[in-house]
Amino acid sequence: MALRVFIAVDIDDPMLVSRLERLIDSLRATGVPMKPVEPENLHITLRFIGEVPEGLVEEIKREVIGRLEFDPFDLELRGLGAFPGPYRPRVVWVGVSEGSEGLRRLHDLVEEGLRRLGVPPERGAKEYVPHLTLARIKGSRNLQALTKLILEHGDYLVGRMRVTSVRLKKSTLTRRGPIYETLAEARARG
Ligand code: 2AM
Repeated sequence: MALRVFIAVDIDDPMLVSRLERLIDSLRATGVPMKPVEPENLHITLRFIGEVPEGLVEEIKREVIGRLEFDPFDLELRGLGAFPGPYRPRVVWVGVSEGSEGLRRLHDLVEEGLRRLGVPPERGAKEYVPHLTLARIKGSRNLQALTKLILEHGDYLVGRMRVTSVRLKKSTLTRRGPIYETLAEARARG
């Protein structure tokens, strides 16, 4: 059987989650059709892996998550942004101002571990841009209001967090949205 998996840093701090929920509420208030990320699903992806056989998932647990060594570090979450850009938002996110080099280092360690297992780099993968997705845009009604909100919050401080764990997540796609489960966890030193 194949599982859909990815590696991420979860947002666990209830204070930060509620700030992100408030931000999601203001995105929703623009009236643009969107699918917000559920509060329990908020995370920063380090590497999307996709569908892989169960045997390989076991190897990823052991060889990538099991061997991941890192020191805890702080993140500052700041600024609304969008892919591919604020004038054509498809994915709306919060950026990482401080600590992005720590996330990039984790991304590189994970990539190296996956490469050792023979997992090819993501197809068409561009440079890793750390971000925390808040919502996926589903239509263009009221789009100007959303663009304005994004531009006005380009430097908005959302909060801070300490990265102490990296998780291998399983994603089950359902009609009501994805269900994420933790399959393995790497804890920071100390
Ligand atoms: P996103 O936040 O940029 O949308 C689980 O699907 C996570 O993996 C999401 O956070 C998503 O990132 C990320 N991801 C990266 N590439 C993906 C892809 N090709 N398909 C689905 N999710 C992907």
